[in-house]
Amino acid sequence: YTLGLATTELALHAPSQIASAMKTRANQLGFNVVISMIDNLSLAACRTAVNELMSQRVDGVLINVPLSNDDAAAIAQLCGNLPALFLDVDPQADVFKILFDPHCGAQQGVEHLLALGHQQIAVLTGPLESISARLRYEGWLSTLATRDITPCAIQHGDWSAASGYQQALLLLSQPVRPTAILVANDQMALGVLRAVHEFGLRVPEQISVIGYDDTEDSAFFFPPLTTIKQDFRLLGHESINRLVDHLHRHGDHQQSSLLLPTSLVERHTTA
Ligand code: IPT
Repeated sequence: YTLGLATTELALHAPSQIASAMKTRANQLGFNVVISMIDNLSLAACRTAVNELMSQRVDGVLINVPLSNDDAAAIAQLCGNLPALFLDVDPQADVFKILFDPHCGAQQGVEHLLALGHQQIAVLTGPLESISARLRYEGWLSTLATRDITPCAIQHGDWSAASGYQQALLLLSQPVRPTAILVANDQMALGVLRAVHEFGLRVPEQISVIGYDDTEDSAFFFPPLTTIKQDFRLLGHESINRLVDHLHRHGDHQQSSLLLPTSLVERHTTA
């Protein structure tokens, strides 16, 4: 058997760690994985990637590309009878999927800051074309709203450390200085930490920073990053298991969809 992985930008840490975990698990089971990477976030790019995999006669596809419900339905239709497992869609999307619960992760981050007494909270979202970026953002806003808090500043990055740095410079230049920044991923948090240090602010004494992902490097940021963990090894392992299982059973795919929990990893950037 050969499995195809259509993936978003592998220069980003999360998708590359997910791809790596999938390869490892597939190899253990004696499967091959071929990869097709998209270079922009669009339905057309995703279609091209999936077509490329189908022309290589793969037996099933994994789709780690952020897709709206309509776009996911279009890709599922394109796949026809070919089993397709989605990794970056809305938990409500009516497709075969395995995901971390974005609402759970967003809530854990906000609750952590609220428990520490923060009220001046700034947010740095991922690119809003990404469904996961939008869902984390919505989760932050709705959890803050339960305490009648709205963010004191909002900026949008593109998941990269460079964008985290640039957007944090803007967040820190506003008249009201936040006491904490919620960041939608660890790579942007890395850039945020640099901006905060350049402003001469101490982390976590003067400002707290919390990330999202817990990628391999996050424990080695300075200070070590407090973050919301998505266990990418587990995701890679489970996604291959479920797709292979499905190939063997030819069964009812809806039943094996899975929503994985996230967890708070407390290190030294929040107080
Ligand atoms: C998501 C990561 O959390 C984020 O850091 C970024 O790398 C993004 O992927 C790229 O699409 S994880 C995804 C499975 C929702």
